[in-house]
Amino acid sequence: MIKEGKKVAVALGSNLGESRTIVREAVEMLAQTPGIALKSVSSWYQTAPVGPPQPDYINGCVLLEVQLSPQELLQVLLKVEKNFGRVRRERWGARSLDLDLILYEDLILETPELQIPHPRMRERGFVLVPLAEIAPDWIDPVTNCAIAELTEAVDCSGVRRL
Ligand code: PH2
Ligand code: MG
Ligand code: MG
Repeated sequence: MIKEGKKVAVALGSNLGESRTIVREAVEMLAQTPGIALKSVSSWYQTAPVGPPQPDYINGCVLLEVQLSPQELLQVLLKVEKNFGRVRRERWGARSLDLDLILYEDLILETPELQIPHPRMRERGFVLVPLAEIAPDWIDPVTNCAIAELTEAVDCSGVRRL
C-alpha cells in the first residue's frame, strides 16, 4: 500500500439483474475496502447500450482517494465485479457489474491489462456525463481537455438521469 492518497475516477455500469441495487452496493463495497476512501458519487443514469443489442444500462461514476497502485486497484475492481456475479462472456455484452478505472491522477499508462486514461472514455456519453457532474475540471492528460469540454463534444442523447 502506498502512503499518499491518489485521486481516481471509476465508472460503474450494470444491465443484468437488479442493476440499481448492484451499483449502489458496489459503491458501498468500494468504500469499505482498506486503502480506498470514497470522495463523491454521481447521479445514476439510464443509458442506451453501446455495442451489441442488449438492455439499457445503469451508469454512474465515483471519485476515490486510494492508497493503492493502479494494479492493486484493478485487482480490487475485478474482485468486486466477481462478488456481484460478473461472468465474462462476449466483449461489450450484458454484465451484472462493470467497474472501469477511468483516471488515476494525471497518469498515462499503457499496459496489456490496463490502459489509463480509459481508452474509450472520450467517446462515451455514459462515462463523461456522470463524470462531468463530479469532476468537470479534471484535465484528461492525453488531450489536455477538461472533462466538461470532452462532454460537450460527445453525443449524450442516450443518457438519461434517473
Ligand atoms: N459498457 C460497455 C459496452 N456498452 N453501453 C452503455 N450504455 N453503458 C455501459 O456501461 C456500456 C455500454 C462495455 O463496458
Ligand atoms: Mg466498461
Ligand atoms: Mg470493464
